Amino acid sequence: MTTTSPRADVPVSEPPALRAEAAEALGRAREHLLSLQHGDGWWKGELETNVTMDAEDLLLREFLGIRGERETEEAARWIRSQQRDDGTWGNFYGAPADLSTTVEAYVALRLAGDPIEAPHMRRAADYIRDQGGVEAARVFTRIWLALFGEWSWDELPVMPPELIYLPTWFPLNVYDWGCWARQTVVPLTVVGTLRPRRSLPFTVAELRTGRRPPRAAPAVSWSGAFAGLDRALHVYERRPIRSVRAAALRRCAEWVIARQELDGCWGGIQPPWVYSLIALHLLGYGLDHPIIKRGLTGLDRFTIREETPDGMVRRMEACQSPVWDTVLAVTALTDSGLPDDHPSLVRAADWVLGEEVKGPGDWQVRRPHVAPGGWAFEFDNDAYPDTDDTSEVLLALRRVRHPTRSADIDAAVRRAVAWLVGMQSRDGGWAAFDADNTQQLCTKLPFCDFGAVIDPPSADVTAHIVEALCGEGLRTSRAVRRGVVWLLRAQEADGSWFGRWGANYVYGIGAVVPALVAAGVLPEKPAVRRAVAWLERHQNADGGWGEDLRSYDDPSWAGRGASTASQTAWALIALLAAGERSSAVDRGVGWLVDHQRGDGTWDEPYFTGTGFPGDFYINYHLYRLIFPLSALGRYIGGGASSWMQS
Ligand code: R19
Repeated sequence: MTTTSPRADVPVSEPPALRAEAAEALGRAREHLLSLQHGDGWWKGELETNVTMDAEDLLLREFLGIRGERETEEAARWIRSQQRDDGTWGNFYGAPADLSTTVEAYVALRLAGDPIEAPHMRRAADYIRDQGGVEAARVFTRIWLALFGEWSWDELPVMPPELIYLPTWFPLNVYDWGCWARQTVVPLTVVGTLRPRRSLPFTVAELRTGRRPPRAAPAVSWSGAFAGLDRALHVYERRPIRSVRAAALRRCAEWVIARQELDGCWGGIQPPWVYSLIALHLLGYGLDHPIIKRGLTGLDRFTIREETPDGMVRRMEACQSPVWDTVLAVTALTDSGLPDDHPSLVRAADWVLGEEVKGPGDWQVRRPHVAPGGWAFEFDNDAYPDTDDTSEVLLALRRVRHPTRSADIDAAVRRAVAWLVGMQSRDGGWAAFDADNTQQLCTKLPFCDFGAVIDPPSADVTAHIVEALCGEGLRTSRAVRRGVVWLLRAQEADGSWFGRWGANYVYGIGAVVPALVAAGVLPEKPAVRRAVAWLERHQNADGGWGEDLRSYDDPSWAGRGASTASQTAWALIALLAAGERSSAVDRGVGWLVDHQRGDGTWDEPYFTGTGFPGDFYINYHLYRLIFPLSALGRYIGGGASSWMQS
């Protein structure tokens, strides 16, 4: 820093007591994080989502005829523990009630034997009926009901298996879909064609209102046109061309089977996993078939069991984040001043090097001439490396001094740089899993009423890649220059950036400001000043930052919410990168110091991770520790100057 601070009206040096307290907090946080490393070199925090995962797990087991007494009791205990006093379930801590989630939780509890007349069941059913009943639930929820004869397949949007034949240039072909939607839709076309119907020992007729949800789409719109197409497809479903249909089903099965990962999962995420198992089982793959067996044992590794005062509970992870957690931990530990050849970092680097994805993947459909060189988020997800993880891997590996494998790191980084450059979208931004995955028509289909179904470039991902490429000396490259222009254009009118995979504008700013500064944008430039001003405007009175997930649906929540450790850290990381040494920074650091637990970590019941804006949120259990460690380290280490070199 020069003496001309961008903000001349604030003190340039922080109170000495705060610095000492921050250093102590840093030491405790670092020890805590080091203690959580697995012997094989990785870190993995729980990836907490919502009870649809647990409800669907019981329904899957019921469908396959393998639902056990113990699983049922433990999952039901967990689901009951998450019910709120008004009888509903939500999708994140403090969330408003969610109709579909409440329907699924209710059905799962019926499966576990909870009687309709029990007060907690009554309250849930009252809420469900009040909100329009199962008739108003999302498509996925009604598919689960249809599997058990509690909803009619005729009243679900048709997704024909012939979709698999659409060439990659034709709108709505499977590669136009975001990879998670693609992997979910293909098995569901099989399920929707075979229309299975298992019977339950009860009905959930009490959840019906008999009302039809309004068909909102105006006739002259894509949604209206697709509603018409859907009616035509329903007619076709009654008499499909038999040979074409049979071949399409076979082709879908082959497509699905080719994508099963070593650990038995599909895409490392729950939805394609459970629907692929159901689809293949319907096509004749028995429970003893290796594909199904591997799929089911794999699910056990996504199952968390925990003793509570009420007894054992069981809950499912929707996904696992070892690569992401590990590389962010490495960066945080080096931020904290841990020596760059510390055995923990070396072990982590060894593990990360072994996780590089060297084989083919769906991303090649849009970038056939780019060589592999990425990392995925999970232990096993080789068909779907993502650019977000790859950029964070790069940033982390470059901070480790490996005593024997520096050449391996160099070579892996070179492949990663080429892959990232190759994965840039036409508009200059980057998306997580694919390039140019921007077909808006997908979002208009009646099937698509939940979650993002395409993967367009986003500011957070683009920023991570720009920062990583700048670390490799590519500041002046065409790729970085276009990325920076994309970011500057994506800045909101109020000075913030939207957070696609983290909540929300605080996450966006926390990613973009360090990237712009790394790319050579001077901290006094308007883009950075406006972001700094936004953070200062949205700092809580207690010194922290917090942003409620409702900000995705309601602009009045932007930048507003109870302070959390991870969001306070993101704000600090941005401010420090911008060269701020202001009272806002000191108060933020003060919040972290004051709220640290005795064992060195922080409590964070609030979800600060985003799966799908508006629909699906994640509490990454290591965010509360990793990001504060980075922020405190950068504060103590002198802000931008110590981590910007490399
Ligand atoms: C940044 C790193 N990221 C780029 C990767 C983050 C991965 C988060 C885990 C996502 O887990 C999922 C994925 C998909 C779904 C769905 C779903 C929704 C709509 C359709 Br169509 C298909 C599937 C539901 O739950 C999910 C969880 C942090």
